[in-house]
Amino acid sequence: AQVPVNVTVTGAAGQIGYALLFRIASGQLLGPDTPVKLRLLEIPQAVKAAEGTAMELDDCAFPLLKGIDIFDDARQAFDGVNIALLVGARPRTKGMERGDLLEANGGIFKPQGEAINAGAADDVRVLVVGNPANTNALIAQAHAPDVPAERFTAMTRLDHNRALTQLAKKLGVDVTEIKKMTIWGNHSATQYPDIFHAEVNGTTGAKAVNDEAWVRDEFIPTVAKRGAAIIEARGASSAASAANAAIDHVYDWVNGTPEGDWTSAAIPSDGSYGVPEGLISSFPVVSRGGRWEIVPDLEIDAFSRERIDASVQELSEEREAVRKLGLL
Ligand code: NAX
Repeated sequence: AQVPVNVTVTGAAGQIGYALLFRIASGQLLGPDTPVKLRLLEIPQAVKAAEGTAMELDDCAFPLLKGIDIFDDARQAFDGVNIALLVGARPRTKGMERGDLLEANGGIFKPQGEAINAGAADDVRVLVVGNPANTNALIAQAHAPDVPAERFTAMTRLDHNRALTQLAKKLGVDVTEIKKMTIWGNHSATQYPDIFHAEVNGTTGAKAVNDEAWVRDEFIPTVAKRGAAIIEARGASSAASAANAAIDHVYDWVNGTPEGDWTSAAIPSDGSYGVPEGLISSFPVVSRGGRWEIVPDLEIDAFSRERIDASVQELSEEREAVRKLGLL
Protein backbone atom coordinates (compact mmCIF):
# COMPACT_ATOMS: atom_id res chain seq x y z
CA ALA A 1 0.00 0.00 0.00
CA GLN A 2 1.07 3.60 -0.63
CA VAL A 3 2.66 5.48 2.26
CA PRO A 4 0.23 8.16 3.51
CA VAL A 5 1.10 11.80 2.88
CA ASN A 6 1.38 13.88 6.05
CA VAL A 7 -0.77 16.98 5.83
CA THR A 8 -0.42 19.53 8.63
CA VAL A 9 -3.22 22.07 9.02
CA THR A 10 -2.82 24.99 11.43
CA GLY A 11 -5.86 26.75 12.80
CA ALA A 12 -7.62 23.42 12.41
CA ALA A 13 -10.48 24.36 14.75
CA GLY A 14 -11.31 27.52 12.84
CA GLN A 15 -13.91 28.10 10.16
CA ILE A 16 -11.63 27.41 7.19
CA GLY A 17 -10.24 24.37 8.97
CA TYR A 18 -13.75 23.00 9.37
CA ALA A 19 -14.40 23.32 5.65
CA LEU A 20 -10.95 22.14 4.62
CA LEU A 21 -10.29 19.02 6.65
CA PHE A 22 -13.17 16.97 5.26
CA ARG A 23 -12.12 17.70 1.71
CA ILE A 24 -8.53 16.71 2.41
CA ALA A 25 -9.64 13.49 4.08
CA SER A 26 -12.00 12.63 1.24
CA GLY A 27 -9.15 12.75 -1.27
CA GLN A 28 -9.79 16.08 -2.96
CA LEU A 29 -6.43 17.60 -2.00
CA LEU A 30 -4.16 14.94 -3.46
CA GLY A 31 -6.44 12.77 -5.55
CA PRO A 32 -8.41 9.56 -5.04
CA ASP A 33 -5.37 7.26 -4.88
CA THR A 34 -3.38 9.01 -2.16
CA PRO A 35 -3.92 8.12 1.51
CA VAL A 36 -3.39 10.96 3.99
CA LYS A 37 -2.57 11.45 7.64
CA LEU A 38 -3.76 14.67 9.24
CA ARG A 39 -1.67 16.57 11.78
CA LEU A 40 -3.70 19.38 13.31
CA LEU A 41 -2.10 22.34 15.06
CA GLU A 42 -4.07 24.61 17.34
CA ILE A 43 -3.50 26.90 20.27
CA PRO A 44 -4.12 25.13 23.60
CA GLN A 45 -7.54 26.78 24.14
CA ALA A 46 -8.80 25.39 20.82
CA VAL A 47 -7.44 21.85 21.07
CA LYS A 48 -10.74 20.57 22.45
CA ALA A 49 -12.64 22.01 19.49
CA ALA A 50 -10.10 20.39 17.14
CA GLU A 51 -10.75 17.11 18.90
CA GLY A 52 -14.43 17.55 18.15
CA THR A 53 -13.68 18.03 14.47
CA ALA A 54 -11.46 14.95 14.58
CA MET A 55 -14.38 12.97 16.02
CA GLU A 56 -16.48 14.03 13.05
CA LEU A 57 -13.71 13.08 10.65
CA ASP A 58 -13.67 9.64 12.28
CA ASP A 59 -17.41 9.47 11.80
CA CYS A 60 -17.02 9.86 8.05
CA ALA A 61 -14.99 6.63 7.79
CA PHE A 62 -13.04 8.12 4.89
CA PRO A 63 -11.20 5.28 3.15
CA LEU A 64 -8.12 7.47 2.48
CA LEU A 65 -7.75 8.86 6.02
CA LYS A 66 -5.05 6.91 7.85
CA GLY A 67 -4.78 8.89 11.07
CA ILE A 68 -5.38 12.18 12.86
CA ASP A 69 -3.04 13.68 15.44
CA ILE A 70 -3.68 16.92 17.28
CA PHE A 71 -0.96 19.17 18.68
CA ASP A 72 -0.49 22.51 20.38
CA ASP A 73 3.23 22.41 19.63
CA ALA A 74 4.54 23.40 16.20
CA ARG A 75 7.64 21.17 16.32
CA GLN A 76 5.48 18.10 16.76
CA ALA A 77 2.83 19.18 14.29
CA PHE A 78 5.33 19.73 11.46
CA ASP A 79 7.39 16.61 12.12
CA GLY A 80 7.53 14.68 8.85
CA VAL A 81 5.12 17.06 7.12
CA ASN A 82 4.77 16.82 3.34
CA ILE A 83 2.02 19.40 2.83
CA ALA A 84 1.73 22.29 5.29
CA LEU A 85 -1.41 24.42 5.19
CA LEU A 86 -0.84 27.45 7.39
CA VAL A 87 -4.34 28.72 8.04
CA GLY A 88 -4.27 29.91 11.66
CA ALA A 89 -3.26 33.53 12.04
CA ARG A 90 -3.83 36.55 14.24
CA PRO A 91 -6.70 38.59 12.83
CA ARG A 92 -6.66 42.38 12.89
CA THR A 93 -8.72 43.59 15.81
CA LYS A 94 -10.15 47.04 16.38
CA GLY A 95 -7.55 49.74 16.80
CA MET A 96 -4.69 47.47 15.74
CA GLU A 97 -2.08 49.16 13.56
CA ARG A 98 -0.50 47.41 10.60
CA GLY A 99 2.79 47.11 12.50
CA ASP A 100 1.06 45.42 15.45
CA LEU A 101 -0.61 42.98 13.09
CA LEU A 102 2.67 42.08 11.39
CA GLU A 103 4.37 41.66 14.74
CA ALA A 104 1.62 39.44 16.16
CA ASN A 105 1.76 37.24 13.09
CA GLY A 106 5.54 37.17 13.25
CA GLY A 107 5.05 35.53 16.63
CA ILE A 108 3.16 32.73 14.87
CA PHE A 109 4.95 32.32 11.54
CA LYS A 110 8.54 32.59 12.79
CA PRO A 111 8.29 29.57 15.11
CA GLN A 112 6.27 27.68 12.50
CA GLY A 113 9.02 28.33 9.92
CA GLU A 114 11.60 27.08 12.41
CA ALA A 115 9.54 23.98 13.09
CA ILE A 116 9.20 23.28 9.37
CA ASN A 117 12.94 23.71 8.99
CA ALA A 118 13.59 21.31 11.84
CA GLY A 119 11.24 18.49 11.00
CA ALA A 120 9.59 18.65 7.60
CA ALA A 121 10.01 15.98 4.94
CA ASP A 122 12.39 16.77 2.05
CA ASP A 123 9.50 17.33 -0.33
CA VAL A 124 7.57 19.71 1.95
CA ARG A 125 5.30 22.23 0.26
CA VAL A 126 3.87 25.13 2.23
CA LEU A 127 0.74 27.13 1.49
CA VAL A 128 0.01 30.12 3.69
CA VAL A 129 -3.66 31.10 3.90
CA GLY A 130 -3.63 33.10 7.16
CA ASN A 131 -3.43 36.84 6.62
CA PRO A 132 -1.44 38.86 5.81
CA ALA A 133 -0.69 35.74 3.77
CA ASN A 134 2.15 36.91 1.50
CA THR A 135 4.18 38.42 4.29
CA ASN A 136 3.43 35.60 6.73
CA ALA A 137 4.83 33.24 4.08
CA LEU A 138 7.93 35.41 3.79
CA ILE A 139 8.47 35.27 7.56
CA ALA A 140 8.07 31.48 7.70
CA GLN A 141 10.41 31.07 4.73
CA ALA A 142 13.07 33.27 6.34
CA HIS A 143 13.19 30.89 9.29
CA ALA A 144 13.45 27.75 7.22
CA PRO A 145 16.82 28.22 5.49
CA ASP A 146 17.24 24.50 4.79
CA VAL A 147 14.00 24.30 2.82
CA PRO A 148 14.15 25.51 -0.81
CA ALA A 149 12.65 29.00 -0.86
CA GLU A 150 10.25 28.11 -3.69
CA ARG A 151 8.38 25.73 -1.38
CA PHE A 152 6.82 28.68 0.43
CA THR A 153 3.72 30.05 -1.25
CA ALA A 154 0.71 32.15 -0.31
CA MET A 155 -2.86 31.85 -1.50
CA THR A 156 -4.38 34.10 -4.14
CA ARG A 157 -6.39 31.30 -5.70
CA LEU A 158 -9.58 32.47 -4.02
CA ASP A 159 -9.13 35.87 -5.67
CA HIS A 160 -8.45 34.08 -8.96
CA ASN A 161 -11.61 32.02 -8.70
CA ARG A 162 -13.64 35.08 -7.73
CA ALA A 163 -12.33 36.89 -10.81
CA LEU A 164 -13.25 33.96 -13.08
CA THR A 165 -16.85 34.00 -11.93
CA GLN A 166 -17.23 37.78 -12.08
CA LEU A 167 -15.98 37.84 -15.68
CA ALA A 168 -18.04 34.81 -16.68
CA LYS A 169 -21.19 36.46 -15.32
CA LYS A 170 -20.46 39.71 -17.10
CA LEU A 171 -19.98 37.91 -20.43
CA GLY A 172 -22.75 35.38 -19.91
CA VAL A 173 -20.36 32.50 -20.47
CA ASP A 174 -19.48 29.43 -18.46
CA VAL A 175 -16.45 29.72 -16.16
CA THR A 176 -14.84 26.87 -18.09
CA GLU A 177 -14.76 29.08 -21.19
CA ILE A 178 -12.31 31.48 -19.53
CA LYS A 179 -8.59 30.67 -19.43
CA LYS A 180 -5.50 32.53 -18.26
CA MET A 181 -6.95 34.73 -15.56
CA THR A 182 -4.27 36.43 -13.46
CA ILE A 183 -4.10 37.92 -9.99
CA TRP A 184 -0.99 40.05 -9.48
CA GLY A 185 0.58 41.24 -6.24
CA ASN A 186 -0.63 41.07 -2.68
CA HIS A 187 -3.64 39.17 -1.32
CA SER A 188 -5.12 42.44 -0.12
CA ALA A 189 -7.30 45.23 -1.44
CA THR A 190 -4.40 46.34 -3.69
CA GLN A 191 -4.36 43.07 -5.64
CA TYR A 192 -4.76 43.42 -9.40
CA PRO A 193 -7.05 40.99 -11.20
CA ASP A 194 -5.94 41.15 -14.85
CA ILE A 195 -8.25 40.21 -17.72
CA PHE A 196 -6.03 41.64 -20.47
CA HIS A 197 -4.35 38.26 -20.89
CA ALA A 198 -7.42 36.18 -20.11
CA GLU A 199 -8.78 34.20 -23.05
CA VAL A 200 -12.47 33.83 -23.78
CA ASN A 201 -13.56 32.00 -26.90
CA GLY A 202 -10.72 33.23 -29.11
CA THR A 203 -10.37 36.77 -27.82
CA THR A 204 -9.08 38.42 -24.64
CA GLY A 205 -11.22 39.03 -21.59
CA ALA A 206 -10.72 42.77 -21.95
CA LYS A 207 -11.77 42.79 -25.63
CA ALA A 208 -14.77 40.59 -24.93
CA VAL A 209 -15.90 43.04 -22.25
CA ASN A 210 -14.89 46.11 -24.27
CA ASP A 211 -15.67 48.47 -21.40
CA GLU A 212 -12.69 49.87 -19.55
CA ALA A 213 -14.90 51.69 -17.04
CA TRP A 214 -16.45 48.37 -16.01
CA VAL A 215 -13.03 46.80 -15.60
CA ARG A 216 -11.74 49.73 -13.56
CA ASP A 217 -14.80 50.67 -11.52
CA GLU A 218 -16.68 47.38 -11.14
CA PHE A 219 -14.63 44.28 -11.86
CA ILE A 220 -11.39 45.13 -10.06
CA PRO A 221 -13.00 46.52 -6.88
CA THR A 222 -15.59 43.72 -6.75
CA VAL A 223 -12.87 41.07 -6.80
CA ALA A 224 -10.55 42.97 -4.47
CA LYS A 225 -13.29 43.72 -1.92
CA ARG A 226 -15.16 40.44 -2.17
CA GLY A 227 -13.92 39.31 1.23
CA ALA A 228 -15.55 42.34 2.88
CA ALA A 229 -18.77 41.77 0.90
CA ILE A 230 -18.93 38.18 2.16
CA ILE A 231 -18.49 39.34 5.75
CA GLU A 232 -21.25 41.92 5.25
CA ALA A 233 -23.65 39.32 3.84
CA ARG A 234 -22.79 36.24 5.87
CA GLY A 235 -21.71 37.79 9.13
CA ALA A 236 -18.52 35.75 8.92
CA SER A 237 -15.55 35.71 6.57
CA SER A 238 -15.15 33.44 3.56
CA ALA A 239 -14.51 29.92 4.73
CA ALA A 240 -15.74 27.20 2.35
CA SER A 241 -14.56 29.17 -0.68
CA ALA A 242 -11.17 29.76 0.96
CA ALA A 243 -10.87 26.05 1.73
CA ASN A 244 -11.84 25.27 -1.86
CA ALA A 245 -9.10 27.57 -3.15
CA ALA A 246 -6.52 25.94 -0.88
CA ILE A 247 -7.52 22.56 -2.30
CA ASP A 248 -7.19 23.92 -5.86
CA HIS A 249 -3.75 25.44 -5.15
CA VAL A 250 -2.21 22.31 -3.67
CA TYR A 251 -3.87 19.95 -6.14
CA ASP A 252 -2.45 21.90 -9.07
CA TRP A 253 0.97 22.25 -7.44
CA VAL A 254 1.23 18.48 -7.03
CA ASN A 255 -0.56 17.38 -10.20
CA GLY A 256 0.19 20.19 -12.65
CA THR A 257 -1.97 22.81 -14.34
CA PRO A 258 -3.83 21.89 -17.54
CA GLU A 259 -2.18 22.59 -20.92
CA GLY A 260 -3.32 25.86 -22.44
CA ASP A 261 -4.22 27.47 -19.15
CA TRP A 262 -2.57 28.97 -16.11
CA THR A 263 -3.56 29.94 -12.61
CA SER A 264 -2.52 32.44 -9.91
CA ALA A 265 -0.37 31.84 -6.87
CA ALA A 266 1.86 33.99 -4.70
CA ILE A 267 5.36 32.57 -5.05
CA PRO A 268 8.86 33.97 -4.45
CA SER A 269 9.71 36.43 -7.20
CA ASP A 270 12.71 35.79 -9.43
CA GLY A 271 12.57 39.43 -10.49
CA SER A 272 10.06 38.82 -13.30
CA TYR A 273 7.76 41.68 -14.28
CA GLY A 274 9.72 44.14 -12.17
CA VAL A 275 8.72 42.45 -8.89
CA PRO A 276 11.71 42.68 -6.54
CA GLU A 277 13.42 39.34 -6.10
CA GLY A 278 12.32 37.36 -3.07
CA LEU A 279 8.96 39.06 -2.50
CA ILE A 280 6.18 36.49 -2.31
CA SER A 281 3.87 38.04 -4.87
CA SER A 282 1.04 36.68 -6.99
CA PHE A 283 1.86 35.87 -10.61
CA PRO A 284 0.38 34.00 -13.53
CA VAL A 285 1.83 30.52 -12.96
CA VAL A 286 1.84 27.03 -14.38
CA SER A 287 2.78 23.95 -12.43
CA ARG A 288 5.09 21.46 -14.14
CA GLY A 289 6.90 18.52 -12.55
CA GLY A 290 5.70 19.56 -9.10
CA ARG A 291 7.04 23.13 -9.34
CA TRP A 292 5.44 26.48 -9.97
CA GLU A 293 6.83 28.48 -12.90
CA ILE A 294 6.00 32.11 -13.64
CA VAL A 295 4.46 32.52 -17.11
CA PRO A 296 7.10 34.56 -18.97
CA ASP A 297 7.05 37.39 -21.49
CA LEU A 298 3.54 38.77 -21.12
CA GLU A 299 3.13 42.28 -22.41
CA ILE A 300 2.13 44.64 -19.64
CA ASP A 301 0.38 47.84 -20.72
CA ALA A 302 0.27 51.09 -18.73
CA PHE A 303 -3.10 50.28 -17.11
CA SER A 304 -1.77 47.00 -15.73
CA ARG A 305 1.70 48.33 -14.92
CA GLU A 306 0.35 50.98 -12.60
CA ARG A 307 -1.77 48.48 -10.69
CA ILE A 308 0.87 45.75 -10.45
CA ASP A 309 3.39 48.32 -9.19
CA ALA A 310 1.01 49.63 -6.52
CA SER A 311 0.35 46.18 -5.08
CA VAL A 312 4.03 45.20 -5.24
CA GLN A 313 4.92 48.47 -3.52
CA GLU A 314 2.66 47.45 -0.64
CA LEU A 315 4.46 44.09 -0.43
CA SER A 316 7.83 45.86 -0.36
CA GLU A 317 6.60 48.04 2.49
CA GLU A 318 5.38 45.00 4.42
CA ARG A 319 8.77 43.37 3.91
CA GLU A 320 10.52 46.50 5.14
CA ALA A 321 8.23 46.62 8.20
CA VAL A 322 8.90 43.02 9.21
CA ARG A 323 12.62 43.54 8.60
CA LYS A 324 12.55 46.44 11.04
CA LEU A 325 10.79 44.19 13.55
CA GLY A 326 13.68 41.74 13.20
CA LEU A 327 11.40 39.07 11.73
CA LEU A 328 13.45 38.42 8.57
P1 NAX B 1 -10.84 31.47 12.46
O1 NAX B 1 -10.61 32.56 13.45
O2 NAX B 1 -12.17 30.81 12.36
O3 NAX B 1 -9.78 30.30 12.77
C1 NAX B 1 -8.43 30.54 12.98
C2 NAX B 1 -7.92 29.45 13.89
O4 NAX B 1 -6.51 29.58 13.99
C3 NAX B 1 -8.49 29.51 15.31
O5 NAX B 1 -9.07 28.25 15.63
C4 NAX B 1 -7.28 29.81 16.17
O6 NAX B 1 -7.33 29.19 17.42
C5 NAX B 1 -6.16 29.24 15.30
N1 NAX B 1 -4.82 29.76 15.61
C6 NAX B 1 -4.47 31.01 16.01
N2 NAX B 1 -3.15 31.07 16.24
C7 NAX B 1 -2.67 29.85 15.99
C8 NAX B 1 -1.36 29.28 16.08
N3 NAX B 1 -0.31 30.01 16.49
N4 NAX B 1 -1.22 27.98 15.74
C9 NAX B 1 -2.26 27.25 15.36
N5 NAX B 1 -3.51 27.72 15.28
C10 NAX B 1 -3.70 29.00 15.59
O7 NAX B 1 -10.35 32.03 11.07
P2 NAX B 1 -10.67 31.48 9.60
O8 NAX B 1 -11.93 32.09 9.12
O9 NAX B 1 -10.52 30.00 9.60
O10 NAX B 1 -9.49 32.18 8.77
C11 NAX B 1 -8.13 31.82 8.96
C12 NAX B 1 -7.21 32.79 8.25
O11 NAX B 1 -7.43 32.77 6.84
C13 NAX B 1 -7.39 34.26 8.67
O12 NAX B 1 -6.10 34.83 8.84
C14 NAX B 1 -8.07 34.87 7.47
O13 NAX B 1 -7.80 36.26 7.37
C15 NAX B 1 -7.44 34.09 6.35
N6 NAX B 1 -8.11 34.12 5.04
C16 NAX B 1 -7.33 34.12 3.94
C17 NAX B 1 -7.85 34.08 2.67
C18 NAX B 1 -6.98 34.06 1.47
O14 NAX B 1 -7.53 34.11 0.37
N7 NAX B 1 -5.64 33.99 1.56
C19 NAX B 1 -9.33 34.11 2.47
C20 NAX B 1 -10.10 33.66 3.66
C21 NAX B 1 -9.56 34.13 4.99
O15 NAX B 1 -9.98 35.46 5.19
